[in-house]
Amino acid sequence: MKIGITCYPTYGGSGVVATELGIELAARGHEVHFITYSQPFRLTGREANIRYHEVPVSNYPLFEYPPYDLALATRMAEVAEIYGLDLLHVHYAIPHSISALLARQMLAKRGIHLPFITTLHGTDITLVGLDRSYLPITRFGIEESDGVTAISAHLQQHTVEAFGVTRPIEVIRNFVNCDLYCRNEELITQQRPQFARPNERLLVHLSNFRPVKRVLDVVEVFARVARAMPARLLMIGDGPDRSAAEFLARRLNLADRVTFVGKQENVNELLPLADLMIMPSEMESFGLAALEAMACRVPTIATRVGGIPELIWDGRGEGVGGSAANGDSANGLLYDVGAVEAMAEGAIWILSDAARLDAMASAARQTAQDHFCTSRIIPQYECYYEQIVAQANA
Ligand code: GMT
Repeated sequence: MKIGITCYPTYGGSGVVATELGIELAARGHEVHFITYSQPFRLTGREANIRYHEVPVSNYPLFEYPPYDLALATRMAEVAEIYGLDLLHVHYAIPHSISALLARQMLAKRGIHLPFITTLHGTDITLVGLDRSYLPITRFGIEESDGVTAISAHLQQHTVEAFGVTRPIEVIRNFVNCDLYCRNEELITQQRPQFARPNERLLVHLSNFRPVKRVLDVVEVFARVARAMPARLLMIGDGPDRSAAEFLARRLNLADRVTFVGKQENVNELLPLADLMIMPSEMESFGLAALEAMACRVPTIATRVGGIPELIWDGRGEGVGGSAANGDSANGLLYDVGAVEAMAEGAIWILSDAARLDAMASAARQTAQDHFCTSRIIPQYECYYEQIVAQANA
């Protein structure tokens, strides 16, 4: 198939999923066209079967707010016509679904069919979509899409309840390339000494440091762990709350134990260095960063919010080797938002027992492989594409 993909190309879960999806589809022989305002950060631009089309946004002085949505719609229609796209797949509802809708209408006038699929990632619904000024247009974009997917059953349900949409929404969860995200002993031997000594446990956090991620809770949890055992913290990513987190680490006399490495392109080379991931988010429609860590044999301490329980089955009360309702072994621990004391106790419980840590690490990897590996999820997208194109052409 010839597939156009639009997403936010900078750092962020939805852009990562869209880019990795394009890469995987291209590897399976599809022709993929990224239509975005800059090249998605995980693309080199030299991948076979992938082309990148920049969206130029004119800066005419009259435009206090340059009309990006219109420039995007125009470029979508142009690329679709020139390259004969079968469909457009847009990630994040606002404004991408509206631009795709305009492109579809422009092309229809010329007798060209261009169905489009919208994938909902979370904040497009939980934050942006529920802002009164965006709600009606977000709902309109969802209703007018030829197909809609959500990255978790929780997000699907939330969209139906919050927006009152009645159309079907397909659940296709986030995925990870388990060949790329894995434990690599050679890499660990070489790189881990940069961040921790052999006798120290290494905790990790990866996010865009927005308030919803509660990065100060990460530092608070770590402070308690560091009092109980030799430990260090690796903070990957950047965003509005980074300086507050750095300040807190200094105030708690932890500056030499916490390393902030900023935005990183190859997180698959950093995550396997850690023993435990901390994800204390206020909301997480799926929690891609936890999945990436789990594929690298790093279990996660997370909050019981959004789609996280679809990924992490809590091991408390069951002991290691216990199993969740679906029969899989416990692969992490879940807590209420803000429960830093309890999260720290859980982290210490896991990290103080090598056998327990190893069992959870194995379970985490197993979950990634059995349920969320690219080989399982990409065919779900392919199948859905075929269904939507067939419906549109019927
Ligand atoms: O988490 C963010 O702030 C980024 C956001 C995005 O859209 O870029 O992430 C969302 O999409 C990811 C990929 O589908 C999900 O794994 C994240 O859980 C989701 N974030 C939230 O729901 C807060």
